[in-house]
Amino acid sequence: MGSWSGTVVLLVTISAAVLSTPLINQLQPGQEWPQLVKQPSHESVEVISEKSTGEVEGELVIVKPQVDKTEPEDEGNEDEVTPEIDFKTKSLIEGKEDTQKVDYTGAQLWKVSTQKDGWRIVLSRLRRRNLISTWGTNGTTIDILVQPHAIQNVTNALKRENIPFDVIIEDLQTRINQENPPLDENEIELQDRRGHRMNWKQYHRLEDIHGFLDYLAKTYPAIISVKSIGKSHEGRDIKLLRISNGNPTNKAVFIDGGIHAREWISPATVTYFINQFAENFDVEHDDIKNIDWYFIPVLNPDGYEHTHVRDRLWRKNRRPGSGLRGCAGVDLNRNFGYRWGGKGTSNYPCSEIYRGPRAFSEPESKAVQEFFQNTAAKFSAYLTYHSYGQYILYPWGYDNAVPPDHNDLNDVGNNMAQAIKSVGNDNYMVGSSSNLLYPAAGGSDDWAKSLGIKYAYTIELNDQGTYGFILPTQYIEPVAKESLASLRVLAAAVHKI
Ligand code: 0X9
Ligand code: ZN
Repeated sequence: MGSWSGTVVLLVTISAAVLSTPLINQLQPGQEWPQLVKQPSHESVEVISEKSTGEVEGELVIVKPQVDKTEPEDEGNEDEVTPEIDFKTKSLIEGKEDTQKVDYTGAQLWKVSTQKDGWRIVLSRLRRRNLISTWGTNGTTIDILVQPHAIQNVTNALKRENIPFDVIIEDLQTRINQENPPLDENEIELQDRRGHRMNWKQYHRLEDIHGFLDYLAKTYPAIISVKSIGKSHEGRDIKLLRISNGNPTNKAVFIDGGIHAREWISPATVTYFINQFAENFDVEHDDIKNIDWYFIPVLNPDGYEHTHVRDRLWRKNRRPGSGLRGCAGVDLNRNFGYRWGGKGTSNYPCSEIYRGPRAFSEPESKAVQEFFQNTAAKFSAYLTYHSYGQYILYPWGYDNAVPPDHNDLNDVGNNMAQAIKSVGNDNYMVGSSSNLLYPAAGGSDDWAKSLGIKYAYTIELNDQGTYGFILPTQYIEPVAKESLASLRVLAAAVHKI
């Protein structure tokens, strides 16, 4: 029975994939997907094997399903294990995590000064004791999520050391509840007439986003096509949309979103770009029209869905956990194969920055690798959208070093930031990610740069820690609009290479 139903599911899944993925020879002129040529490489991809130290076996850990950005002061690997205690719901204890939504009632977001080195050490200690977890950071402050039972302890610890802090969010669950209100009836009616459910007044489920991509491919077959480049752990499609006027001399730009599940503004922004180019292609600037655009709005579809149905603050993919601990998930932005396993990564499966057992161990990152191995498109830029902090970051991320053409990356980054400023008045900082943020190896940006793709950036979208990951829906349009202005600057730069 089990295997028969498994076969049925498999057949249905395969036929659904076949139906939704146009075959190459069914595509209109201009739609062919370039195949089978490797990207030029100015530096060979180096894969460092996993260190054998640090793995801890056979210890019962209660899964805390969120947080822990690499702290800037963490210099080396996060190989030392810090068991993480769940402060939210007993249902998340091993093996029972499928039953209910994670509740963040009473959890608070604080902005804490890190101006003195000693203060960072105090915070690291609190984090190790699982009293806090760290979110975003800038040069002078760090945002920390304080677990409800720890509020008194953490207050005492900070006051004792005279560390200044502000409470930014009093109750995280209230914010989560308010974040994505349902649409009114007019909008629902409009959606039916439009032929897809996508808009930029709401954060959408994966089904809406993928439905939107399919709708565009059907509506604009001369310039748009969609295909699945692979399946996630849980069998969801990783959909890639291509927009091209078919000009054979075009350069190509690759854009991904949603590597980190909880960073909802990222898929929202990437789909905004897609909508703008698709719906206005004829009147678009030549810089836009003469580029082959490749978009993956949700590179981590399982994680994204998990944040909608179970844990709003989930970051990683949904690789199933194994063993006693059973911690799920790999940080996809530590799983790409350039300097894999280096600084700012962990080999502990329960860590938020777990790098996975080996480079490209995950179907989601593997799908991207294979796509690049098999395409003849000439990529000049690779943009990966994240949140939050308002940064335009370029390689290297793995360590404090920059590529030889860092001045070009810096100049174009600054021009992009200026465009954002002039459209939406938001300030974005520009620099190499190891310098500006923290060293973290295995990111998609470093890997793209290692393939010889000139303009590789990680864009950390809004905000700067007022709402953090829980950015209210009224910010979607302004953030995406100003970001589109920066994408136009990037497109112009690509034509000048
Ligand atoms: O830590 C990350 O993966 C990114 N920040 S986030 O808050 N969205 O998680 C920054 C990645 C920068 N790039 C590299 N370190 N390669
Ligand atoms: Zn991210």
